Amino acid sequence: MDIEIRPGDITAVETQAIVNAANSSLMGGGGVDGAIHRAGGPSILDECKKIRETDLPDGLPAGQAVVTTAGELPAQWVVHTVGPTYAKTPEKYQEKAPVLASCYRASLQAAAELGVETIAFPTISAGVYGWPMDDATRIAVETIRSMEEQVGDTIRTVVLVPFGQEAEDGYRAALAG
Ligand code: AR6
Repeated sequence: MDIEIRPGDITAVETQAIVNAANSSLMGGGGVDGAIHRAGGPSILDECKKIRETDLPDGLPAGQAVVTTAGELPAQWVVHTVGPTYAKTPEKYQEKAPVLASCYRASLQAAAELGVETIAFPTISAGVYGWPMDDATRIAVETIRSMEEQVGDTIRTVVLVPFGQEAEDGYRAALAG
Protein backbone atom coordinates (compact mmCIF):
# COMPACT_ATOMS: atom_id res chain seq x y z
CA MET A 1 0.00 0.00 0.00
CA ASP A 2 1.61 3.27 -1.14
CA ILE A 3 0.90 6.47 0.77
CA GLU A 4 1.24 9.60 -1.38
CA ILE A 5 0.81 13.31 -0.70
CA ARG A 6 -1.11 15.33 -3.29
CA PRO A 7 -1.69 18.92 -2.10
CA GLY A 8 -4.77 20.82 -3.21
CA ASP A 9 -8.50 20.40 -3.61
CA ILE A 10 -9.72 16.85 -2.97
CA THR A 11 -12.68 17.32 -5.32
CA ALA A 12 -10.22 17.30 -8.25
CA VAL A 13 -8.40 14.13 -7.18
CA GLU A 14 -8.93 11.20 -9.54
CA THR A 15 -8.83 8.33 -7.06
CA GLN A 16 -11.66 5.79 -7.15
CA ALA A 17 -12.89 7.01 -3.77
CA ILE A 18 -12.52 10.27 -1.87
CA VAL A 19 -13.33 10.69 1.80
CA ASN A 20 -15.58 13.44 3.11
CA ALA A 21 -15.13 14.96 6.58
CA ALA A 22 -18.88 15.21 7.13
CA ASN A 23 -21.05 15.82 10.17
CA SER A 24 -23.53 13.39 11.72
CA SER A 25 -26.47 14.85 9.83
CA LEU A 26 -24.93 13.94 6.43
CA MET A 27 -26.77 16.99 5.10
CA GLY A 28 -23.67 18.93 4.04
CA GLY A 29 -21.80 21.78 5.67
CA GLY A 30 -18.74 23.96 5.22
CA GLY A 31 -15.11 23.06 4.60
CA VAL A 32 -14.37 19.99 2.54
CA ASP A 33 -17.96 18.75 3.01
CA GLY A 34 -19.32 21.86 1.29
CA ALA A 35 -16.73 21.61 -1.48
CA ILE A 36 -17.60 17.95 -2.20
CA HIS A 37 -21.35 18.58 -2.36
CA ARG A 38 -20.88 21.68 -4.54
CA ALA A 39 -18.56 19.98 -6.99
CA GLY A 40 -20.36 16.63 -7.00
CA GLY A 41 -23.87 17.97 -7.51
CA PRO A 42 -27.21 17.08 -5.88
CA SER A 43 -27.11 13.30 -6.30
CA ILE A 44 -24.73 12.94 -3.35
CA LEU A 45 -27.13 14.74 -1.01
CA ASP A 46 -30.04 12.68 -2.39
CA GLU A 47 -28.22 9.48 -1.48
CA CYS A 48 -27.29 10.85 1.95
CA LYS A 49 -30.98 11.64 2.56
CA LYS A 50 -31.94 8.06 1.63
CA ILE A 51 -29.32 6.68 4.01
CA ARG A 52 -30.74 8.87 6.79
CA GLU A 53 -34.30 7.72 6.04
CA THR A 54 -33.41 4.04 5.98
CA ASP A 55 -30.29 2.96 7.90
CA LEU A 56 -29.37 6.00 9.99
CA PRO A 57 -32.41 7.94 11.26
CA ASP A 58 -30.29 9.37 14.10
CA GLY A 59 -27.37 10.27 11.86
CA LEU A 60 -23.89 8.85 11.36
CA PRO A 61 -21.97 8.47 14.63
CA ALA A 62 -18.44 9.89 14.81
CA GLY A 63 -15.82 7.32 13.83
CA GLN A 64 -18.07 5.45 11.39
CA ALA A 65 -18.34 5.64 7.59
CA VAL A 66 -20.97 5.29 4.84
CA VAL A 67 -20.56 5.35 1.06
CA THR A 68 -22.41 7.14 -1.72
CA THR A 69 -21.65 7.50 -5.38
CA ALA A 70 -19.75 10.64 -6.36
CA GLY A 71 -22.04 12.44 -8.80
CA GLU A 72 -20.06 14.67 -11.13
CA LEU A 73 -16.74 14.25 -9.32
CA PRO A 74 -13.87 12.40 -11.03
CA ALA A 75 -14.05 9.80 -8.22
CA GLN A 76 -16.63 6.99 -8.32
CA TRP A 77 -17.37 6.92 -4.59
CA VAL A 78 -17.55 9.31 -1.67
CA VAL A 79 -16.88 7.76 1.73
CA HIS A 80 -18.53 9.96 4.34
CA THR A 81 -17.09 9.85 7.82
CA VAL A 82 -17.56 12.04 10.89
CA GLY A 83 -14.54 13.12 12.89
CA PRO A 84 -14.61 14.00 16.57
CA THR A 85 -14.36 17.62 17.71
CA TYR A 86 -11.06 18.40 19.42
CA ALA A 87 -10.90 18.53 23.19
CA LYS A 88 -7.93 19.82 25.11
CA THR A 89 -8.31 18.07 28.45
CA PRO A 90 -6.29 14.84 28.71
CA GLU A 91 -9.36 12.77 29.65
CA LYS A 92 -11.36 14.00 26.69
CA TYR A 93 -8.38 13.63 24.37
CA GLN A 94 -8.00 9.97 25.42
CA GLU A 95 -11.64 9.49 24.55
CA LYS A 96 -11.60 11.28 21.21
CA ALA A 97 -8.26 10.38 19.60
CA PRO A 98 -9.39 6.74 19.05
CA VAL A 99 -12.54 8.08 17.37
CA LEU A 100 -10.39 10.00 14.89
CA ALA A 101 -8.34 6.86 14.19
CA SER A 102 -11.60 4.96 13.75
CA CYS A 103 -12.60 7.36 10.92
CA TYR A 104 -9.59 6.20 8.90
CA ARG A 105 -10.12 2.54 9.71
CA ALA A 106 -13.85 2.59 8.91
CA SER A 107 -13.29 4.53 5.67
CA LEU A 108 -10.59 2.14 4.46
CA GLN A 109 -12.72 -0.87 5.38
CA ALA A 110 -15.78 0.49 3.55
CA ALA A 111 -13.69 1.27 0.47
CA ALA A 112 -12.00 -2.14 0.49
CA GLU A 113 -15.41 -3.83 0.64
CA LEU A 114 -16.25 -2.07 -2.64
CA GLY A 115 -12.99 -3.21 -4.22
CA VAL A 116 -11.54 0.30 -4.30
CA GLU A 117 -7.84 0.38 -5.17
CA THR A 118 -7.17 4.10 -4.74
CA ILE A 119 -8.57 6.44 -2.09
CA ALA A 120 -7.91 10.04 -1.04
CA PHE A 121 -8.32 11.56 2.43
CA PRO A 122 -8.63 15.16 3.63
CA THR A 123 -7.26 15.96 7.11
CA ILE A 124 -10.34 14.85 9.05
CA SER A 125 -11.25 17.04 12.08
CA ALA A 126 -8.45 19.54 11.38
CA GLY A 127 -10.72 22.38 10.20
CA VAL A 128 -14.04 23.32 11.80
CA TYR A 129 -13.61 20.57 14.42
CA GLY A 130 -10.40 22.18 15.64
CA TRP A 131 -7.92 19.29 15.84
CA PRO A 132 -4.28 20.52 15.83
CA MET A 133 -2.77 19.85 12.42
CA ASP A 134 0.39 18.06 13.57
CA ASP A 135 -1.60 15.61 15.66
CA ALA A 136 -4.35 15.11 13.06
CA THR A 137 -1.82 14.29 10.35
CA ARG A 138 0.15 11.98 12.68
CA ILE A 139 -2.98 10.02 13.62
CA ALA A 140 -3.91 9.80 9.93
CA VAL A 141 -0.56 8.36 8.85
CA GLU A 142 -0.19 5.97 11.80
CA THR A 143 -3.71 4.62 11.42
CA ILE A 144 -3.50 4.17 7.66
CA ARG A 145 -0.20 2.30 8.07
CA SER A 146 -1.73 0.08 10.74
CA MET A 147 -4.43 -1.02 8.25
CA GLU A 148 -2.05 -2.33 5.62
CA GLU A 149 -2.51 -5.97 6.59
CA GLN A 150 -6.31 -5.72 6.62
CA VAL A 151 -6.93 -3.76 3.41
CA GLY A 152 -3.59 -3.75 1.56
CA ASP A 153 -4.60 -6.60 -0.78
CA THR A 154 -7.35 -4.38 -2.22
CA ILE A 155 -6.24 -0.79 -1.62
CA ARG A 156 -3.00 -0.12 -3.46
CA THR A 157 -2.69 3.66 -3.03
CA VAL A 158 -3.80 6.03 -0.30
CA VAL A 159 -3.54 9.71 -1.23
CA LEU A 160 -3.28 12.27 1.56
CA VAL A 161 -4.60 15.65 0.44
CA PRO A 162 -3.17 18.53 2.47
CA PHE A 163 -5.08 21.78 2.06
CA GLY A 164 -2.35 24.25 3.02
CA GLN A 165 1.31 24.21 4.00
CA GLU A 166 0.76 23.23 7.64
CA ALA A 167 -1.05 20.06 6.63
CA GLU A 168 1.58 19.21 4.05
CA ASP A 169 4.36 19.70 6.64
CA GLY A 170 2.44 17.53 9.09
CA TYR A 171 2.05 14.65 6.63
CA ARG A 172 5.71 14.85 5.57
CA ALA A 173 6.87 14.75 9.20
CA ALA A 174 4.53 11.85 10.02
CA LEU A 175 5.60 9.84 6.96
CA ALA A 176 9.26 10.40 7.80
CA GLY A 177 8.75 9.37 11.44
N1 AR6 B 1 -9.96 19.73 -0.34
C1 AR6 B 1 -9.16 19.20 0.62
N2 AR6 B 1 -9.16 19.60 1.90
C2 AR6 B 1 -10.00 20.60 2.24
C3 AR6 B 1 -10.88 21.22 1.31
C4 AR6 B 1 -10.83 20.74 -0.02
N3 AR6 B 1 -11.62 21.25 -0.96
N4 AR6 B 1 -11.58 22.18 1.97
C5 AR6 B 1 -11.17 22.17 3.25
N5 AR6 B 1 -10.20 21.24 3.41
P1 AR6 B 1 -13.20 20.64 7.64
P2 AR6 B 1 -13.69 18.96 10.02
C6 AR6 B 1 -9.46 20.87 4.63
O1 AR6 B 1 -13.57 21.86 8.39
O2 AR6 B 1 -12.67 19.72 10.80
C7 AR6 B 1 -18.03 20.80 7.91
O3 AR6 B 1 -18.87 21.91 8.03
C8 AR6 B 1 -9.41 21.86 5.77
O4 AR6 B 1 -8.42 22.85 5.52
O5 AR6 B 1 -13.70 20.49 6.26
O6 AR6 B 1 -13.68 17.46 10.10
C9 AR6 B 1 -18.76 19.49 8.15
O7 AR6 B 1 -20.08 19.52 7.68
C10 AR6 B 1 -9.02 20.97 6.93
O8 AR6 B 1 -7.61 20.76 6.96
O9 AR6 B 1 -13.69 19.29 8.44
C11 AR6 B 1 -18.70 19.35 9.64
O10 AR6 B 1 -19.72 20.09 10.27
C12 AR6 B 1 -9.68 19.63 6.59
O11 AR6 B 1 -10.08 19.74 5.21
C13 AR6 B 1 -17.36 19.95 9.99
O12 AR6 B 1 -17.05 20.86 8.94
C14 AR6 B 1 -10.91 19.34 7.43
O13 AR6 B 1 -11.62 20.55 7.66
C15 AR6 B 1 -16.28 18.91 10.02
O14 AR6 B 1 -15.09 19.50 10.49
